[in-house]
Amino acid sequence: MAQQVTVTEHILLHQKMVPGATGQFTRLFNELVLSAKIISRAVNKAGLVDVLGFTGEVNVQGEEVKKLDEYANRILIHRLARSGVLCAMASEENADIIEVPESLPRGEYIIIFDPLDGSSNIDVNVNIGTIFSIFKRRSDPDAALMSGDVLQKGSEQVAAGYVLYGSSTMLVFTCGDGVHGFTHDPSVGEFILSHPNIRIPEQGKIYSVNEGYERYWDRQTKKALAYFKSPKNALRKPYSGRYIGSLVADFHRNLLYGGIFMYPADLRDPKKPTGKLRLTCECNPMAFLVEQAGGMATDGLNRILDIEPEHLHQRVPFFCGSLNDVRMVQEIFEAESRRKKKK
Ligand code: AHM
Ligand code: MG
Repeated sequence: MAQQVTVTEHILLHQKMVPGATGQFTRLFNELVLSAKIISRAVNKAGLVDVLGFTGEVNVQGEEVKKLDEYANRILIHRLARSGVLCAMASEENADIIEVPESLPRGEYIIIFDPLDGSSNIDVNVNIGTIFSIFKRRSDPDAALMSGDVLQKGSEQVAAGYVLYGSSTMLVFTCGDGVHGFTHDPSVGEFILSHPNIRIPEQGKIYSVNEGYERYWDRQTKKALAYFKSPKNALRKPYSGRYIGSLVADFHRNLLYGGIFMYPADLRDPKKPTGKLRLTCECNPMAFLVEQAGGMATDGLNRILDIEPEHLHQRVPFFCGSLNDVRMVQEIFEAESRRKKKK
């Protein structure tokens, strides 16, 4: 029988290689894996039981909360709080930082997550995902938690990843030593290593963007799109357009096939030309993964992982994927910024 590596074995091996590792991270990861299995089960039964539709509430982003979003959020908060190794959590669905209650054992880790990304696809059986980003607190563990412990730059992440609820459920993550993908085998209830050491092709052939909003984009984003659609680009033919509308699913496809994901600034509200995606729970984890796989992530001018978050639900323009493609976007943005300065 071919040797199969489970995600738990993989994490234990990683723990052995980290000098001074205490097993805290392994505990956290085990709870994350269990949460993923519980959410995956709910997603698979979504059409059968009463979990589809809206709860009637509006979340901190001003969006209607779907029942499955809320369920996934509750599972993650409940399970992770019991890992005994977290001091705080933050979720896309909660306005504020969630501190682990004093009645529970606490530790040094902090996790930020989007419990169910791609909500608009929940009710139509299209892929959705859970995204997570893990940090260690910087302040003294005996003192009060500081907002700076949660609002750290993406480059400080100790791990990040996602669970994709697709034709199979996959867990893809990095602890800073490459990107590894595990596929859930429901017959044994384990995530099995199926995609070791994922590398994103240097040159992509796919662009993913909600092109319907092109009229609201800045000049440089329009130029970038024209580049990907031109037969005179590096590929010498137009790229294929693929857009699912679930970041996890679009990112995962581009990671394996090569390509660029774009969620640019939207100029409809000139005071907020910040795009839609959230820096802390969506862009940072994806940026860490893509860099670990040999790709790149930028807001057009700045490396995503170098952006200092100012608040938990901050949004940024996001361009992420194959190295050549994202570099090209950054060059177009830099040229536009020089042009504006000359004026
Ligand atoms: P969500 O976290 O509320 O689900 O929103 C994030 C999603 C991403 O998964 C996806 O890339 C994007 O929003 C799609 O937005 P749009 O419908 O504007 O293209
Ligand atoms: Mg989201």
